[in-house]
Amino acid sequence: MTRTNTTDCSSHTNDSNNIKKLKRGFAYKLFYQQGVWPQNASLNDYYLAVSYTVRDRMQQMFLNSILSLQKKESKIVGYLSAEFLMGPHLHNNLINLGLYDQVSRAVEECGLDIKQIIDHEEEPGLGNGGLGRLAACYLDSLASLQIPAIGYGIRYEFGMFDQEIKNGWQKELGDRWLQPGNPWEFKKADLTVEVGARGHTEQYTDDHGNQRVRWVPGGMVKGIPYDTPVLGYRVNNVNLLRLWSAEAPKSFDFDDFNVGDYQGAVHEKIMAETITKVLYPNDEHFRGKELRLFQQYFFVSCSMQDMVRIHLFMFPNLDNFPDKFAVQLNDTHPAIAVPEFMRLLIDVHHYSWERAWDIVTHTFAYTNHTLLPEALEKWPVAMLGRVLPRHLEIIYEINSRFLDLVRIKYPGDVDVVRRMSIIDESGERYVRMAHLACIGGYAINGVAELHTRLLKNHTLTDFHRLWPDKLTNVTNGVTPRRWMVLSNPRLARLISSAIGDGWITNLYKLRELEPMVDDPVFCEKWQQVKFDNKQDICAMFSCAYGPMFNPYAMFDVQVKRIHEYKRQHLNLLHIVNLYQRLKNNPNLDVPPRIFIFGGKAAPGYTMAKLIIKLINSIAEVVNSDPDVNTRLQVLFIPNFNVQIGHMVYPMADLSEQISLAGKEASGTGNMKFSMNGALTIGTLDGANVEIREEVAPENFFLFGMDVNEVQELGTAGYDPQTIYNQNEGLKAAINLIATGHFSHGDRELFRPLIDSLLYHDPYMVLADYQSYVDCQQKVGEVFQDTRRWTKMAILNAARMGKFSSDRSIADYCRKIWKIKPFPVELKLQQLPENGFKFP
Ligand code: GL4
Repeated sequence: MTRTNTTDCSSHTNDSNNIKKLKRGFAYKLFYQQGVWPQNASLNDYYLAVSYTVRDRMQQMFLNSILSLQKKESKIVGYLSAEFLMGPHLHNNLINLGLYDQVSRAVEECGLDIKQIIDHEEEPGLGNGGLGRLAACYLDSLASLQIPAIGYGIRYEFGMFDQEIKNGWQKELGDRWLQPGNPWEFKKADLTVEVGARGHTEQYTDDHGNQRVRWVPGGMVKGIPYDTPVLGYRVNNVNLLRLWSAEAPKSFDFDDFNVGDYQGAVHEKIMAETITKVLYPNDEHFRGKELRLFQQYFFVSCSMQDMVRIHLFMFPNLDNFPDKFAVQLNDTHPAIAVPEFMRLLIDVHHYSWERAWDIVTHTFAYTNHTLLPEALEKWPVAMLGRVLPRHLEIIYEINSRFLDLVRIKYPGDVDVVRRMSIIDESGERYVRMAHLACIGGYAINGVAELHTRLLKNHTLTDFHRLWPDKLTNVTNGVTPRRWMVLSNPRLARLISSAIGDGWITNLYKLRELEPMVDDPVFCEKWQQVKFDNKQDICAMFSCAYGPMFNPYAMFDVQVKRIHEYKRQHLNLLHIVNLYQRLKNNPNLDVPPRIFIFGGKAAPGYTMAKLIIKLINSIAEVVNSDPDVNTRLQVLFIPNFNVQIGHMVYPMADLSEQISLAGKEASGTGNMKFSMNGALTIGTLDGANVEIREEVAPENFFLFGMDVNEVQELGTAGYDPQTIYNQNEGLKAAINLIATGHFSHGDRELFRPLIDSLLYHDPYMVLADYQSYVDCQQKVGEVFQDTRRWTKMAILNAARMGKFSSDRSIADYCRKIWKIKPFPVELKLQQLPENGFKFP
């Protein structure tokens, strides 16, 4: 059975029948599930009723898909990730099911607006940014490509914090995404597992006289799985997102209670539940918190036990586990899976070390997502040994055997042994998780060509030399279902009317748009779509700002985490420079521009928070200055998340991808912008390099140093002050900030930022400044030539085929997982009308 929209003459009656059923569904859910009469229901009640009704429509496919996971022939991807930034489910599920139109009509006939209902959803923000959102795009593509997969992660009670801007500063508020109720998850209490912590290990002799080791944990917690179905696009395959929540093994210790230690009993419960309480909000910055280590171990142990259970349901032993499961480690956050699986195989299932190691090293593959040294995870040996004593023993044994191999390969080279060891012994001793992941798996990949090259030549060069075939590239991608069809319906309609809708599942088909650049009618429609999208956002902000934003202006957008390496402050220096030029010369020939920012700073990252303050301070001055504010405006959109992304990518004219070359592993926002017809101003960093290759250099605004030049400048000795002294425009911009122009005369407020730029400038902002400003000048000129700009924008979108996550997942399947599609057959099972007998 396929589920494309019917176009025959019976479709109208089908439609109206379905709409009737949907409306009945809503009323039932309101009454029986929410316990309210429709006339008394709140918007939240309606959201839940609609969602439960839609969820019912997924159930046949979901349960059929689960059955097919249990077939011996199908290999399953286990995607282990501490973050899944899924974004709102309802809208996406409607699109993937092909039910959007029907449900929206049914909702309308109930006197409501589907947009209101969709917007009511609290998004599950269980991720920091790119890495977590990538995992979510991959789940969409896995299901759409009919690859059986289970995403394993953590059901954080509090996901990414909500950001408020108070007086220009970021304020963090707890994210209460579970409060309104989560209609998409199923609690699977039957599949609860137990996870140990602390304690000690001991040797013992088993009943057959074998010497064995066992871990005697100091305490246990329960892991309860919550399953969320993940639909593919118009296919029957539904995959599983299984998130673990921690609970105390017993909610109440009656012994303690009887001896009067009620506090103690409750304390244990609270401690256990702390484990999955909150997502650590640091992106690309490692903080060695013990609770974080245990979070990682907790979800990894739950997930490995779960896969072992599934495997043993079908097979007598774990010998062929790697034929059934390919387990992907999304960064090193789940790398403790390597010793955990060894422990399960040896201590619990009584495999020999050699057999266990063979199974483990054919199971795991590891994706590296960053080159930043401060992001690489390394746990103090003492801490790891305290929390996971058995795992530390296993890590030592893995390391000792591995280093023997290194010594044989490179006789006499003590330095290579020191460099490659899992244990960093240069000072306090640490366990390097990236080394553990490299050694414990059969494949390693980077996330863009340049990133993989840098891994090979720098970060993981010793491992690459030892195992030249192990390290490969899989360039990131994003799902066109969410990032085009869902978020930019106007553009999706225009494209489909021109070339059909095959592009939604085969993004390379967008190439068919290329000839349209010479069709003035199509170009005009393209411009209209962009204009309408821009108007939407102007309307949205008119409540807060009045009608100040002009949809004819260029929308110049930088949305991403706030981080010095991403160089939001380079963007700001250009804004200040433009402001000064406009003040000095009211006739300056530049198009009106709105500079739009969005993004969160890690709560402990002072400099990033100061950058947010500076953005808002510049906005305050510039937006209220009548000399410039018809031509230059600055807007910081608070609380950038997936939902806001839906509005932001479609309205952008210009996409800012301006990190220092060699720092951004890939980027994925860059892809979302281009797909939606924004042009990029960017450095040769991450996937920008490949985007520029695809769209052709003349359709990309390139500036700045490349990786080699960055390296050379670093070695030659970089002195930002010389640049400052020699560049009048730059000097003026920095001085204006330093003298308190944007801080009501306060010269101290932004001093840390200014000092950092002048005396250290670790991300070489000043070195790339002039090249950036010159490039922005060119951007302005091209924007004034609307026909040329439109042509370039269409070509950008048309050439984005490579950046669909479908292509990335196809690469993983072919290069790493060795998995083929396994389409689910939909055998509709009728529910028994007259009850059933328990088997
Ligand atoms: C990141 C990279 O910074 C980003 O470039 C990349 O696109 C993303 C997904 O691969 O992973 N690494 C970490 S850590 N956070 C990210 O967003």
